[in-house]
Amino acid sequence: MRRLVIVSNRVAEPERQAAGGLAVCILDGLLERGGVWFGWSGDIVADESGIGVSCTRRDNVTVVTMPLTERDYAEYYLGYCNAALWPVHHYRLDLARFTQENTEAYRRVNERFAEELAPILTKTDVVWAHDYHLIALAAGLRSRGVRNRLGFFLHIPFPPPDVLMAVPEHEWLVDSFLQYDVIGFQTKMDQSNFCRFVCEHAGGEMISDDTLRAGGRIVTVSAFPVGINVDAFAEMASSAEAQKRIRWLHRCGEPRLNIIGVDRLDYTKGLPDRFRSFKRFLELHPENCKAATLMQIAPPTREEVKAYCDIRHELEALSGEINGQFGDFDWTPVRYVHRSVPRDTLAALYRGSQIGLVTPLRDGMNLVAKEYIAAQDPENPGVLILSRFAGAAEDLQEALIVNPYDVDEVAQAIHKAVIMPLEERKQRHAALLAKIREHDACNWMASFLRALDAPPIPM
Ligand code: ADQ
Repeated sequence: MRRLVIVSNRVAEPERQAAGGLAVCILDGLLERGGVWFGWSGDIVADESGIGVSCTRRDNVTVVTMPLTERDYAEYYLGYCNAALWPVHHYRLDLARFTQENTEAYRRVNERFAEELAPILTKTDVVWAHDYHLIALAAGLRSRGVRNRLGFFLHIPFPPPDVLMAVPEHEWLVDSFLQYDVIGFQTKMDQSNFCRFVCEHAGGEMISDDTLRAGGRIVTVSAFPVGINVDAFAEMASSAEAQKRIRWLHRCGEPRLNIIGVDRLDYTKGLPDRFRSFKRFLELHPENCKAATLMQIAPPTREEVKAYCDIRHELEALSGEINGQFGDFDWTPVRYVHRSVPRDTLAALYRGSQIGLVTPLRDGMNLVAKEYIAAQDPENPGVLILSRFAGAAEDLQEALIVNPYDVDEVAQAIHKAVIMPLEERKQRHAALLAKIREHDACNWMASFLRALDAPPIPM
């Protein structure tokens, strides 16, 4: 088996429990196959004189990291990645900010990654780069003579051509994508948006369902839906420790209706609309007052970007408003926890909640939806309410699929979940469980690597 080299913006240390979905998936696969993980260490140094590569080995994984300069952090990471590409890819042109400095920083950091990575590679390595931070990495490697198989997986959505065209350098971005040999997307819709752009605006043509000819290259373009390790999560949710936590959650003795939401505090996750939907549910179905609690766990992220501060303030105001209007001495309708929570606690919280509310306005996949399903007791499962705009909805159609912008529709879905008979809950859950098993983390890694390990398709 050829050595695998993973490249991602952030490198998660093998023993650390990372909060992001990306790190959890990759680490499991890399530990199994062995290889190199290359990326930013998370450190920030004053200027380029402080940049050096450091290398450590843990088990069969070599971790190679480098810091960013203060300027790179501001312009490349916060500026281009998180204030330009992230909003555009989530269809939020109103929040996107473009400056030439930030674009230059993106090119510079991708070049620097290529410069440091190229000498480490052996001729037979396969390289797998992750996510929107590294779209231009392959071009940097190619210009340094690297001929290895290069793969890229985009964890976030790929927008339709009209939206992408708002990025001033969109043609350069798409050309950069095409320097990879395999490009993976979360959903068929993302795959189709990318292929449409290449065929309609970049002179490309499809030569099979998942093969593009463009810019003198043949590129495999396919959907590889990300998944979770279902059994590990289910075990965590049914452990004796988890049972204790669930009893604590239900400690009031009377039947409680727990609704759970777990998301990084990001404007793409639809949290204000979710809170408004819960409020609407209480207005439309007041019989649930004193019984229903929405527990929203939302750890902070990217707080240096203004849009993230705004969403935080909006949510704090909304939860205060709902609790002020509906709450009582013995009932807090919204419990809003603004921090990271250990994974085993999360698993117990999912299992102890009768409804999982996953309502992003746009999401690449959304692993929380899959974790919620995996954590349920198959004999008495809860109900997943899922946004039609999460990548997960392409497959998980047995959830209650909702339009997250429609507060009334989501409120009605909560009510439908509350009164859903046990038999229907069991049927829906069994179908969903089978699907998340079919597309679990192992299958995701294996199917992408099969495409990457395959011999090149002749021109
Ligand atoms: P994220 O946007 O981070 O990932 P998601 O897929 O939901 O979104 O993954 C979040 C992960 O973080 C989950 O495993 C969840 O359990 C964990 N998490 C969230 N809040 C937490 C908390 N308070 N404490 C502890 N853990 C917490 C990006 C894309 C997604 C895509 C993933 C993987 O935006 O669309 O599904 O990558 O490809």
